[in-house]
Amino acid sequence: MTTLKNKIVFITGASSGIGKATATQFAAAGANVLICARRFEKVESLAKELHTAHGVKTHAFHLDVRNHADVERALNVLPQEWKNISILINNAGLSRGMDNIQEGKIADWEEMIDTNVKGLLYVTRAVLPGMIERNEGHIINLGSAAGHWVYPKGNVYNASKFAVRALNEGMKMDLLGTPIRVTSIDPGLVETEFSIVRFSNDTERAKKVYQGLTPLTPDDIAETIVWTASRPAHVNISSVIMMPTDQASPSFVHRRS
Ligand code: NDP
Ligand code: 8X3
Repeated sequence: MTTLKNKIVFITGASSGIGKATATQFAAAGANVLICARRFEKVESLAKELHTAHGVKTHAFHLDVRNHADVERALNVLPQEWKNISILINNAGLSRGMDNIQEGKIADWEEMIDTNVKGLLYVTRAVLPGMIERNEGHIINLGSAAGHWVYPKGNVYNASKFAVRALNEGMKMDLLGTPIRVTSIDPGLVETEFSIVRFSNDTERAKKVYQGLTPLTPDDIAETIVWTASRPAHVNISSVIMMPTDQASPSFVHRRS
């Protein structure tokens, strides 16, 4: 097993959902957690809570991963004790809208591509050279079942998660010969703020996404992430596709009511 105790784990998008659960489970495993999001007050209070509950070191900062200059600056000015990041969880991501391509909103497309693809690249580019220098590291990317199967009106979100899958494979190839591991976690339906964000706070519509089935929880995903990170150093879990038992792909879901 790779011990997580005292390792620095950096999780983007930890103000809610999968990122928040992942920070919590790493802290419970004794890791020191570095967290960021745009809603600073949420990551700040999570950092305090995890420090109190688990006695680990925590540090929170504001970051919009879409802004390249801010990503560079935020990682450059990190206090020295936070610079040696061992595990990077590229989790910050979102979907906006569900429209036919001919009706799609350009702003939605840009937000998804800027966050899910370019943001992931900016953060990785800033963190990876240090990992290579220290000869230690693990990058865990949040892909999606949507990066394996396209579904109607998923178009640009699908494309962004297909891109994450390609980047995950590409990173692994480019890092061959180093001890750095690369993993993609590719879930289906997980009940978080994801659908509320996708449908611009239409909570009724968001609720329907999970209706009649038991969706995955953020803790289900966090548990899998922690498991991949704690495998022995010679084991690289390349990708994990995980879905609720009542889901076979984004388009094939069995609803009981
Ligand atoms: P949530 O909406 O609950 O969480 C998304 C997180 O990403 C929030 O903390 C949000 O923080 C952060 N975020 C969004 N945009 C930015 C940005 N520009 N800069 C920094 N942080 C940002 O959704 P999930 O937990 O479900 O999503 C987490 C990841 O999992 C995403 O990559 C998503 O695509 C992926 N995923 C989700 C699935 C699901 O069914 N829920 C299934 C498969 C994959 P803030 O708004 O404070 O910035
Ligand atoms: C989120 C999963 O199926 O709603 O990435 O696109 S899905």
